[in-house]
Amino acid sequence: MSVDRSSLEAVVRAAVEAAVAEAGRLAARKGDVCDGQCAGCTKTPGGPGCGGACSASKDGAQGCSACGGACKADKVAAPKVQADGAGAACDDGCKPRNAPPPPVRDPLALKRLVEETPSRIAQGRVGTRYPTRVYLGIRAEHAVALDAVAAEVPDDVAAKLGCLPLKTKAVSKQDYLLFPDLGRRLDDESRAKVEQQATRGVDIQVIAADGLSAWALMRQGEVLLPALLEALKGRGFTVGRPLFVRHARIGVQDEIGVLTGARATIILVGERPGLGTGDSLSLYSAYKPRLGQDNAEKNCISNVRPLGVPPAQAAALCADLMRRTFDAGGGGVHLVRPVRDIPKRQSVGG
Ligand code: B12
Repeated sequence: MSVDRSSLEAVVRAAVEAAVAEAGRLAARKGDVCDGQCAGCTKTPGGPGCGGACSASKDGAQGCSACGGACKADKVAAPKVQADGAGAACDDGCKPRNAPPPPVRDPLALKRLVEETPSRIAQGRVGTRYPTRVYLGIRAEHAVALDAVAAEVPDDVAAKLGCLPLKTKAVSKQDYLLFPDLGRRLDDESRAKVEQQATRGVDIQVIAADGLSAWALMRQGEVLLPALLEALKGRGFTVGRPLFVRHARIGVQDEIGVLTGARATIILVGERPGLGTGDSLSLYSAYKPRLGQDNAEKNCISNVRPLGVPPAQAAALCADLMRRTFDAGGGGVHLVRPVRDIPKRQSVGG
């Protein structure tokens, strides 16, 4: 696909590094607002200035972000602040907080946890704030999330994925975001297209959609869609020509299921991004589709992306889920009912 394939992580990292570099450049000027690295400074914003806690300045001459005013760190001796904040002192008599964090009970376990997840855990702190690098990282990831929601998939995405292109009643991204129901129904032209051109009566109709992250479909769709079709066929299901729907919500799978007469539908949809998850896609399945079918009867496989459930693995998981759904005669809660309804075994011999 002709979209930018550089990884989300690389984009975020570059944005953070640029922002950190910019912050460092600005922080070097005397009188500027502090970069937030003043360990131990506990003053409220707007105060007159901190007397001895600004320890992170490159030249000892910058302002303090905790106070918002010009810092006197360049006029005092080396700060006497310890890593846990003890010893912090301000020159106008404020009482610094001296509450070291509780000790980490199992540092190795914490280290392993940090290494195993891209989630922002154990990020550290400076006084009561995030370190600047972390703060800027969060800002950059937030920007990526906003971009993912606002972006449109390119016009040729349907052709590239081998899908029949369709649209919902939402005529623009703005419309889609403001009126969710419009994303749950096809527009008239698309309805007619489905009736005339879509495959009818298959076991599973697969639908690709932009949802709340165009990025997700662009980055994961090309691997996930063919892998899913293959995995479903490999388990004996018939699948129709896949469909692509622009400005789609999960509910559109109901209408498509009804129009195509498929026994089940699966929609691949860009999910609402969290921090650092702008490229995450979900698969929602619905058995015996009908308009307004409750989510309780559907299933969701979320977090499909290389850092979460890799697309090839998600395809296999989803195909297995569909096998279980067809065998149980329903998805969602129907999948747990057979287990729940099994009568308890009578104990033998008291
Ligand atoms: C927003 C959201 C919700 C909102 C949906 C409100 C709305 N109208 O948009 C609310 C708070 C209601 C919600 C509820 C639940 N959610 Co929810 N939700 C999400 C979230 C953050 C985003 C979903 C998204 O982007 N969808 C894509 C857009 C385009 O879809 P949409 O059409 O706009 O909205 C529909 C879907 O979001 C769907 N939906 C939302 N959650 C769930 C869960 C399941 C199992 C299903 C089938 C559908 C579904 O309901 C919306 C209306 O139809 C995801 C996490 C993520 N980032 O993916 C979790 C997530 C999908 N939810 C989850 C869960 C568990 C639930 C609940 C079962 C929680 C509970 N115990 O009650 C309920 C079930 C909802 C139901 N029966 O209807 C899990 C699903 C796990 C799984 N693999 O099955 C997720 C992945 C979060 C997580 N990591 O645990 N959810």
